[in-house]
Amino acid sequence: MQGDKKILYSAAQPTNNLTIGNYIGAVKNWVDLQEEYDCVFAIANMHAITVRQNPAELRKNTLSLLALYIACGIDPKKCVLYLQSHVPAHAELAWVLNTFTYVGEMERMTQFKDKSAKHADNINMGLMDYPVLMAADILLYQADVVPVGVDQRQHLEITRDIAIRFNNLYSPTFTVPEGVYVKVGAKINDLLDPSKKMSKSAENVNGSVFISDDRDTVIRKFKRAVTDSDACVKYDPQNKPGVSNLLSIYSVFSGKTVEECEREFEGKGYGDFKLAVGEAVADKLAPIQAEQARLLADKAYLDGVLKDGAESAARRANRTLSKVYKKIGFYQL
Ligand code: ATP
Ligand code: LTN
Repeated sequence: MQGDKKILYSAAQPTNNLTIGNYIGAVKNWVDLQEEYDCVFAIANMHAITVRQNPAELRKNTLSLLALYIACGIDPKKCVLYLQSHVPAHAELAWVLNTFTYVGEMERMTQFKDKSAKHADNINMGLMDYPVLMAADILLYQADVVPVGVDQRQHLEITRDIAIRFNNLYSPTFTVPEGVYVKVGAKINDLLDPSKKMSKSAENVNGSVFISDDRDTVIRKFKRAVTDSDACVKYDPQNKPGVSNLLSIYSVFSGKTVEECEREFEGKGYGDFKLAVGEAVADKLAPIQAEQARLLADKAYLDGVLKDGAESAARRANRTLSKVYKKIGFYQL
């Protein structure tokens, strides 16, 4: 707790452009929660380098993600908004937490296994250690809640395990965080292969809709989305994964419930439905894109946000780090 508000922490990696999956599962939810919680949002560039990055692109994507956060409605005056590598305490706590985490636990992580398969030529220690750095992020800020997509659930569980393990061995040090997942859209799937999550780094860009996609591209991608052969707009993720995925997306972007969306398309074909989804998404993205472009033209403002963010984040993080150092017996001057 900070004052009378609970602490909320989340982050995204500055890799590629964000997809509407990232928006629905994470960023939109953050915006909705920022009044109720004391919020800290990071740009996780230290996580990003666990997969090889082009330095110029990483730099560019960092500012672009910051501008996108703000364009989506995250208010830097209300929240702490910062770049992970600007706060050394993340790397420092991650090192300590490494000694409270077992190799077997990391080898079992689904994301590690997926990413190892995808980047078989670069299975580096950072890729394996990714969840420990994520635990350090969260625990440094004594976060009560962490809103993420369901793909991060396992990482949240290990964060809780590490926190409880440390608290039991020493004395209560870390708040044990809860994961928070949206009801509709915590896992948006690929438009062409609805058995896979929509990913920023998918091989086929036509399966992912990016926040930066223009109107024609968005509508074209939805037109080509995989459905099924029963021509019935009904939410049934087991038997109708493609249609259900489109319904989740439409529900979030139109602000209607899934049932209302089903009723709207009763007796109508998939062609009408897919066009409506594409239009609803494109309508919402246009103002975000315009605001992001406006912000990106003002580098001094964005740098100022990062500078202020780094200062307040470091102040909070160092408080926790120094507690940890004391408890584990690091001699202090
Ligand atoms: P990649 O796909 O390249 O591995 P990512 O999109 O999973 O990257 P992040 O940028 O770190 O990785 O994700 C930011 C947030 O978006 C996280 O909270 C994550 O859970 C959420 N998220 C990612 N993909 C989806 C999705 N398809 N549906 C819902 N939420 C998602
Ligand atoms: N691994 C996360 C991004 C991330 C994160 C965090 C999310 C890094 N540190 C701390 C929540 C809390 C992902 O979404 N891929």
